Amino acid sequence: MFNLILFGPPGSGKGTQSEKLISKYGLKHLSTGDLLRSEIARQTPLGLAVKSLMARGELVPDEIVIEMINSALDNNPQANGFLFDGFPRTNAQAEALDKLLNQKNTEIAIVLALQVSEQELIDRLLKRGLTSDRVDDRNEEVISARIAEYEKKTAAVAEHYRKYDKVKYVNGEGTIDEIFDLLCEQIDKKLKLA
Ligand code: B4P
Repeated sequence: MFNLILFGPPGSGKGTQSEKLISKYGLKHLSTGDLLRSEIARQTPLGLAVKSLMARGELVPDEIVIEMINSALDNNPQANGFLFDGFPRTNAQAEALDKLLNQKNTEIAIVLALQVSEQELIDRLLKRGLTSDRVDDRNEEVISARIAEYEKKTAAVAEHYRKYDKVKYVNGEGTIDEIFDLLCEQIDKKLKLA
């Protein structure tokens, strides 16, 4: 089983690159953002509970996302591996993920961290806000709140995996195909070593 985390600030291209990576490597895509937005769209009790937090650009409580990931892992016993997109976003989530994978006799093989300047992140998200139905992309205040949450709570997750020498930094600025090639290069190197 090959499990990878695609890591980076909001707007760094995680969702965009995930689509291409899962199709090339046959991985199961687990995006906590997509799972949460689907709960909101279906107006489930969980969706109603997280809707306003997400609209303000704040993180959803750890217990909720950890339970969602736990169920998703259990529901995909045949997967060749998982691509985690937007998860883990706190150290508590990273520790919980390590434990869940350990119980299944597997682990994170590599963390690919996309690096993008703050101005580029803001420009990309505002641009998406013009055409998508994502309420958290519509104004700069919410986008700044998301970037601040990333700096305060999420950036430390890279440190957690750096301890185990699992983090590879990738330039997240350039064309989508250029960035995809850089990500594939890192994955292929890791697969050759496995
Ligand atoms: P997410 O859904 O994870 O969204 P995101 O961080 O904004 O990034 P996304 O993946 O969508 O954007 P991408 O970079 O691909 O999270 C949303 C919210 O959900 C969070 O704020 C939080 O409230 C909640 N949440 C999710 N997971 C959570 C967790 N684990 N714990 C707690 N709360 C959680 O792309 C952005 C734009 O850039 C796109 O329009 C794309 O077309 C464009 N783009 C991509 N690559 C580009 C490139 N190379 N050049 C130009 N544009 C590019």
